[in-house]
Amino acid sequence: MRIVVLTIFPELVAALWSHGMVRRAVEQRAVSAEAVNIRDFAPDRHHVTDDRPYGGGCGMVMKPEPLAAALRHARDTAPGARAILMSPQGRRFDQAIARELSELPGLILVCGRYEGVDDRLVGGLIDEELSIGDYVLTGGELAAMAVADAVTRLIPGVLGGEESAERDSFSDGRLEHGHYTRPPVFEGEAVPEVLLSGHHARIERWRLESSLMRTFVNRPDLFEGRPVAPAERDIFEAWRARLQGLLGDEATPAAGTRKRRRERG
Ligand code: 4GX
Repeated sequence: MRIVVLTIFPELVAALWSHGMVRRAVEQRAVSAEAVNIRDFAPDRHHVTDDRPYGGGCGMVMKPEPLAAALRHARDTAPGARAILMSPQGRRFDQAIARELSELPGLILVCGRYEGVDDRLVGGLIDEELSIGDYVLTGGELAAMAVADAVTRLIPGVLGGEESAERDSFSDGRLEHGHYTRPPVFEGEAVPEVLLSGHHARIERWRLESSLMRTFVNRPDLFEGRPVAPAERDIFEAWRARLQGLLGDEATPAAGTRKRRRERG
């Protein structure tokens, strides 16, 4: 995968591939990453990239010519790449989109500053707009870095890439279970005993239950429009049984008995 980021702050973006897993991905040649300075493509003597908006008002707009030239250069060096503008107007970036992008030969991530880029560029040389969330950044760089980071860790061959892709499909659509490391007791709080037991099957079940619990409490929306896997159903049924024990059968009739009782009146 080739990732080209178009920006007026290339050194800010290059920090992403100077550290950690993204750096290793580049060293392993699973990813080739480049930050291109849009200013280098400004045709005028002073390399100006912004100008005042037509129609007046405050703020500046990124001029189309330097961006267009930088984009054409990027396309030459990244055949088959998708050109994406980071923008609050874009499709909301999520893990499914990260997977989709990780299968492309390349990404050209365009970072606007100021009030944005000349709209004629968006209609032409840009394939798609992406937003990383409903908040306003000072520029697209942090958004492009978030996308490049999330995509890189899914690329096959990236150290741990297959493993984490596997884990993603395991915890598919759920929050991760709790994690613990040494010491066994920290500030009076012990690690859940099952994790020290060496009992693999019980550990797996604890992790699934932890994952379901955290999702149920913190992000119940993640369960909507998604099938319940058989192993998940087992745990939900166990919760149901415990709740029934607490509340009594009349308060929570089991599925299937509900209809019959109503029919009886
Ligand atoms: N997710 N920003 C881009 C300038 C801009 C505005 C419109 C193009 C079109 C953001 C986000 C984000 C702030 C980056 C405005 N560029 N980008 N910038 N949230 O807030 O992606």
